[in-house]
Parts: sequence; structure tokens; C-alpha cells
Amino acid sequence: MTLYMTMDDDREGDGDIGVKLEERPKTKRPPLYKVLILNDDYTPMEFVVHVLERFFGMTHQESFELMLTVHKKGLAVVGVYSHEIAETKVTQVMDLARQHQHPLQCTMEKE
Ligand code: TYC
Repeated sequence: MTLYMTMDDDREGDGDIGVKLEERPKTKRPPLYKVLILNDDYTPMEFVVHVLERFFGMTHQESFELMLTVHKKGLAVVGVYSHEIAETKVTQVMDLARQHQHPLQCTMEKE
């Protein structure tokens, strides 16, 4: 395709047609995902505490408190991450739970 310069593009007549810069450059942030842990009747409390310490960087006390929140309320958000990191966390939790034959469920959802 050939583009032609018109007189209007070069009002100063100096050959400089300039290019308007984007006023609000479009830098969309990537979406974030909540990782949730669900309560069940069989997974031992200590196992959930261990999972939260190991994969979510929580102290023992933070892990214990969040485990109790899940136990009482049914579920809780344990972290917010990019899609790839959230997927990795879910896989790590589900794999370890499966290895120990616990029914613990971990899922992710878009924020
Ligand atoms: N409800 C479980 C029990 O009484 C403990 C538990 C807490 C299980 C949190 C899962 O995500 C969970 N042993």
C-alpha cells in the first residue's frame, strides 16, 4: 500500500509531518487469580497448616489461623497471583494432597 502526504499533513511546509504520541499508552495489567482452599471433613488440620506454610509462604501462626478460618467458614483465599503462578500453586497442593490420600481441594478463580 502506498500512502501520500497531503499539504495538510505538512502545514509548516518543512517536510516534518510528526506523529502524535499515544496520550494514555495501553499497558493492560495481566489479570490476577485468587487461589482458594476448601474445607472438608477428612483432611487433617496439621496437613493444611503444612501446605499453607510450604506453598504460600506463611508463618506457622498465619497458617494455623487461616486453616481455622477455612475449617469454620468453608473456604478462604490463600493468595492472589498471575495465572501461571496460581496454576502452579493449585497443582502443588493437589499433588501433595493426592500423594497423602487427603481429599483437600484447591482451586483458582479470576479476581
Ligand atoms: N475440617 C478439617 C478437619 O476437621 C480440617 C480442614 C481445614 C480441612 C481446612 C480442609 O481446607 C481445610 N480435620
